[in-house]
Amino acid sequence: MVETATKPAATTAEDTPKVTRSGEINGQSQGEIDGFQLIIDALKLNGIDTIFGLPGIPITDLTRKLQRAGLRVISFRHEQNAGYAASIAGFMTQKPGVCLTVSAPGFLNGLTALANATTNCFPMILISGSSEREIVDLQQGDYEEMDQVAIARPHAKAAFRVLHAEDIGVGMARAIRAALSGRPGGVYLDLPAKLFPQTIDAELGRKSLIKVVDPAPRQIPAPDAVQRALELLKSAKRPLIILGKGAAYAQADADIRALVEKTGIPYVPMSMAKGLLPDTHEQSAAAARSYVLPEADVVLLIGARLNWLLSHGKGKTWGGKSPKDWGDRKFVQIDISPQEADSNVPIDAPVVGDIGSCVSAMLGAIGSNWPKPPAEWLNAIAERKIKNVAKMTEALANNPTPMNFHSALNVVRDIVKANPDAILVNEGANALDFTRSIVDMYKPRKRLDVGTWGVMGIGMGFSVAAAVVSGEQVIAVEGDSAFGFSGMEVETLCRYNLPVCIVILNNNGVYRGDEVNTTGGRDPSPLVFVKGARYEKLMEAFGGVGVLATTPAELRSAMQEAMRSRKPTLINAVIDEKAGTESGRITSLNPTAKKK
Ligand code: ADP
Ligand code: TPW
Repeated sequence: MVETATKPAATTAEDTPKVTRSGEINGQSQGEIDGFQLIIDALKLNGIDTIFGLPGIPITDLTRKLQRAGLRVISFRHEQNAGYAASIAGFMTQKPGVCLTVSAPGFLNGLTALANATTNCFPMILISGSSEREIVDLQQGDYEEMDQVAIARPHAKAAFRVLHAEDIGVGMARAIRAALSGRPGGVYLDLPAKLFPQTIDAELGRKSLIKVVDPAPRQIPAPDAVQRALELLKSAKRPLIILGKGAAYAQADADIRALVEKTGIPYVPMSMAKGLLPDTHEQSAAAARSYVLPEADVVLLIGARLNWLLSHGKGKTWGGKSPKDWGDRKFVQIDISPQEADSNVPIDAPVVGDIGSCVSAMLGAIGSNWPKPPAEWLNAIAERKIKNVAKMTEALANNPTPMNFHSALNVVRDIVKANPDAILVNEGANALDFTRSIVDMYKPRKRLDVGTWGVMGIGMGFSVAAAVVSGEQVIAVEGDSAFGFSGMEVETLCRYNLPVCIVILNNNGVYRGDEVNTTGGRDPSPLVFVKGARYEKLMEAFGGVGVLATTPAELRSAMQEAMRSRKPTLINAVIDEKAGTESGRITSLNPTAKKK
C-alpha cells in the first residue's frame, strides 16, 4: 500500500517520467501522491478489479494506469455497452460494476445504462471525467462541457463530485455504499480533469482512503412481520411463490430452495430468476402461469416488484373483473426497500429485510411440520402443466422451412441443457418471449435479459461482462433488431477472445420482416431491414467465426462447435420473416391496441 502510494505517478500521455534536478518526477515530489494513484488505490482497496469503459480526454491516462496497476480494463466501442456490462457485472457479483467514460457525450452514452441499472436495482458506478467546475458553472464553453452531476442525479440512486485529491477516498466509499446498500442501484461519480494530476502528501493520501466495511449490511426482518407472513401463508388454500431477480441477486440460493421445498408451495420465476431452482423442478408452475396467477389466494413475492411485468398485481391477469380490480387475494412481500409495499395493491404482510435474512428467518420459524398445500390445488396445477407441456412439445417437434422461433429455439434449449453452466443473454421481442418460455435454465443467475424496462441494447455489453466476470461460455440469443443496438461490440468479443456464441434469430426486421410501406412511397416500412442480411460476416471481419444457419441441423452443429472451440461465434439463424407478432407478448401495451 505504502509502496504503491509513494510510487511516483506520471501525468503525460506518453507516461515517460520527467525527473528534475530537485528530485521531482513530473513535477510531483516523491513524497507525494496524485489523484490518478489515489483513484486506483481506492478501487483496489475495495476489491474492484475490473473496469468497463472507453478512453479519451480526460481519462485516457487513467485507463493506462489502471491496467498497469493490475486491474482489468475492458475497453468498448460505445459507452452504453460498457455501462450495461458494468451493471450486469454488479448483478452477478454483488460488487458495484464500474464504467469509466469521458465527459459530456461519453457520459451521456453511459447514462442510459446507469438509469437502467437504477431501474433494475443493479449496483453500478458510472465514473466520468468532467470539465472544471468553475468553467461549467459559468457556462464558458469548455471542451465537452456539461453539468454532469445535475444531469445524472435524477437517474441515479446518488451522484457525487470530488474536487480535491484528499476526498477521493471518501467519494469512492460513498459511491460503493450507495450502490450496494439497501436496494442496489446506479451511482454517478464525477471526477473533474483537474483532480487527476492534483498531488497531496503521500502519507495523508494513504490515510484518506477508506476500505468500506460491510457495504451491504444485513437487514434482519422484525420477528412479528415474519410471523404475520407465515400465518397468512399457512391459512392459504391456493398459495403461490413468485421469485424475482432480487432473489437471484441476493445469492441465498440454498435457503430459497429449502423454503420452496419445505413449504411445498408452487412457484413461478420471473425472467431473470429462472434457474434459481431448476426450471424442471416439480414445484415450478411456470407452465401454468396463466392459471396460477388468477387463482392463487395468497402470494409470496420474494424480490419481485408488482410492476407492469406482474400486471401491477391486479386486473384480468389476477382474475379481476376490471383493470382496477384488486381482487381478494392476499400478498406477502419480502423486499429490502421499506417503501415497496402497497405500491400497486395492498400488501397484507410486508417483510422488510434482505432476502437472505428474511428467508432464513422464515425457514427457522416454519419448523419441519409445515402443512403441504391442499392436494386439490397442486393437482389442478399439475393438470394444466401437463396440457401446456404437451402443447409445447408438439410445437417444438415441427420442422418447418424456413425455421420458426420454435424450431430454432428447440436447438438452443438442447444446447443449454447440455451446458447448464453457460450464461444465456437474451433480447428482442418475440426472440425474448419465446426464449424465456422455451429454454429451461438449470442454475441461478444464468439468464440475463432486458429487465424491468425491456430495453434493447444490453446484448453485447451483458455478454462481454458475463464472459469476463465468470469465465463461462455465454450464449446470446438476439432478435436481429436487438442485436443492431450493440452489434459493433463483436470486435470487442474478438479482441478479448471471449467465449460468446451469438445466435441471431433473423426475421428481417423489428418484430417481423414482411411489412410493406402501404403509402406507395419509395421508402421501406419503418419496421423492416435489408432482406437476407449476412450478419455472420460482421464476426468474420474481426477474426471470429461466422455461420449462416438455415436449418435446425445447421444451427445445432454450429452451436456445438462454438461450445467446443469457445471461439467468438456469430450464427445467423434465418427464420421465417412472417414469424413473430408486433411487440411479442406485450402487444396489448401498444396505445392503438389499448384503444381497440
Ligand atoms: P423482477 O423484474 O424479477 O420481477 P424486480 O426488479 O421488479 O424483479 O424486483 C426486485 C426487487 O428485489 C426490488 O424491489 C429490490 O428492492 C429487491 N431486492 C434486491 N436485492 C435485494 C436483497 N438483497 N434483499 C431484499 N430485496 C432485494
Ligand atoms: C432502447 C422498442 C422492443 S423490441 C424491439 C424494439 C425496437 C426489437 C424487436 O425486434 P427483434 O426481435 O429484436 O428483431 P423479434 O424476435 O421480435 O423480431 N429502443 C429501446 N428499447 C426498446 N425496447 C425499443 C426501442 C423495441
